[in-house]
Amino acid sequence: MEVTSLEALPLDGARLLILTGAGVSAESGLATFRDSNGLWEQHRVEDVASPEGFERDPHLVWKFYSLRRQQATTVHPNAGHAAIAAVERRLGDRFLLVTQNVDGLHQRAGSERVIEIHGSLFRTKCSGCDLEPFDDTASYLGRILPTCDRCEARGGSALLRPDIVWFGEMLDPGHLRAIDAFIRADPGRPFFFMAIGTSGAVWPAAGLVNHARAVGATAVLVNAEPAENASRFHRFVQGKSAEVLPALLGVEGSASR
Ligand code: BV8
Repeated sequence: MEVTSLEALPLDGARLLILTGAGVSAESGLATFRDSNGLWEQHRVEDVASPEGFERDPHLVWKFYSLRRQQATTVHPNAGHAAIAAVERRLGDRFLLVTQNVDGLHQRAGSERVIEIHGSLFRTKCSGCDLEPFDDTASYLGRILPTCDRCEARGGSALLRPDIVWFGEMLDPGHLRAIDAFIRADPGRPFFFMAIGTSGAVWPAAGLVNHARAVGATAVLVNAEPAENASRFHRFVQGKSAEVLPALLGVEGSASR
């Protein structure tokens, strides 16, 4: 794996799958997990981002997500988000963005071909039934937590919870199928896989590079520091995503559209 300069990737006629993590939102002012561990109520993310954590203390979990929901509305997408949206406009259906982030900043920057594999801060669902997750910007910081009307109408009761994939929970099989279909499509074209702003610590997202390489992708890591799975990448561009992506994706200037 070589540390390379900032020449633009040869994306003409190529396909591009991007995976992003919390590092892409760092320059928008949102703490990453690596930085934020202990920032939130002195609890490890795994403690509040897990079904057991919600079972144990739903007030703490709703506070954790309500504060992040509030904060995410006060920040703005950065040049890294804009560059990713710009390269999507350039590549069209030869592009797919898979994000581990739940902050909605990619969509606010104009990205449309986005799969939120870990859910969204701005959707709520029932912890007890298959109620369709719904858009929700409310904060639940008080003693009264939201409950499911559908469960109540059936004589039961269940708390509503953030529509987030917690540790120990399965990812949406539909998402995984869509990602696999994209990776396997159009095998004759040059194919690039780019992981941006992620420590490569969380699975199965951290394994995506292997699936892409299995079909011949060139794997590029863009990160402030070497990620845990850095050895799986052909190229490593060390830097801040907002600074390096416009040049690397060949969208300087148009990224501000
Ligand atoms: C599952 C919720 C099946 C939303 C999250 C295989 C091996 C080992 C463990 C497992 C495995 N398979 C499953 C597991 C268990 C677990 C896991 O991976 N554990 C880890 C801790 C070892 N995975 C799961 O449970 C997954 N489910 O696999 O289901 C199953 C079921 C039961 C039992 C087994 C298997 C579900 C994982 C989803 C968890 N939910 N989030 C939320 O609250 O946000 S994960 C959460 O943490 C985030 O979503 C994100 O994915 C992750 C943090 O990762 P990053 O985004 O990478 O952020 P981080 O801070 O770590 O890194 C940021 C990077 O950016 C840093 O490297 C930094 O240097 C860099 N950076 C900073 N600033 C910048 C920058 N880079 C560029 N520019 C900058 N400016």
